[in-house]
Amino acid sequence: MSSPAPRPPRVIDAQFIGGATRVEQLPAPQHLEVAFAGRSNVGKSSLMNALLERRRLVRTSSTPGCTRQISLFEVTTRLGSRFTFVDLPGYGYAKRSKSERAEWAELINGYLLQRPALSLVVALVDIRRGREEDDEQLMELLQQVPPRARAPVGVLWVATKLDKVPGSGRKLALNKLREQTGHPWLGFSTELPETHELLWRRVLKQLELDQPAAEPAADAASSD
Ligand SMILES: Nc1nc2c(ncn2[C@@H]2O[C@H](COP(=O)(O)OP(=O)(O)OP(=O)(O)O)[C@@H](O)[C@H]2O)c(=O)[nH]1
Ligand SMILES: [Mg+2]
Repeated sequence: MSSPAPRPPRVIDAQFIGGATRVEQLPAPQHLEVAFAGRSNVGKSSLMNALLERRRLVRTSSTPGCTRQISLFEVTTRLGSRFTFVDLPGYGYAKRSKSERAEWAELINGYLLQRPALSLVVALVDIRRGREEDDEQLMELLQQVPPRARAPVGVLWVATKLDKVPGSGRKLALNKLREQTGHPWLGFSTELPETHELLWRRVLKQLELDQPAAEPAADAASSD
């Protein structure tokens, strides 16, 4: 019996288009923007590479604090939609000086509060650590994010490194996070392709792009 045909790629082009350590130095927005936020080492850059099906487009590192600037990536889907993925520098890295941390806070706050094209924030937490003090600060900041001209800015909470929890405990861990925080969670792992599909669907739904005819049933990688 022949194996099923491989799924065609979702993304046909993904390019780095610029980065900056100051919001006003970023290239002017060309498309709707999806920003990825979370503690250092939570897996932001790895998640972006996994979604974009590119191994090394976004720089990753096992050393926390790798991403120090805001980086923009223009994405083109097979169905012709274009939008921008934004890698934000991670917070909560203890080895930074106070002034460096203040600079980073200013950069992230400036981007989230002012960037007109921002449409969705994907907020990441390590499934094994849950939400910590720094994440609460992000949560508070997200509550202050003003609606943009097009629509309110959406927030998706994602628990990363789901592969580190045994299969049988994943749903339980996501439900526990839901109970703690009062909002739903998606699970994600670079190692679990089915979680990439689920996150893609949520991202595209928020952007109102590449919509499928019918929404699939919720599954084991979400707390819904
Ligand atoms: N097992 C496992 N490891 C992961 C996963 N995602 C990321 N990692 C690892 O976690 C480490 C940090 O990943 P990055 O993607 O660089 O994290 P980041 O959030 O971008 O970190 P900063 O740039 O420092 O803010 C790397 O060693 C990755 O290989 C995952 O889903 N599963
Ligand atoms: Mg990074």
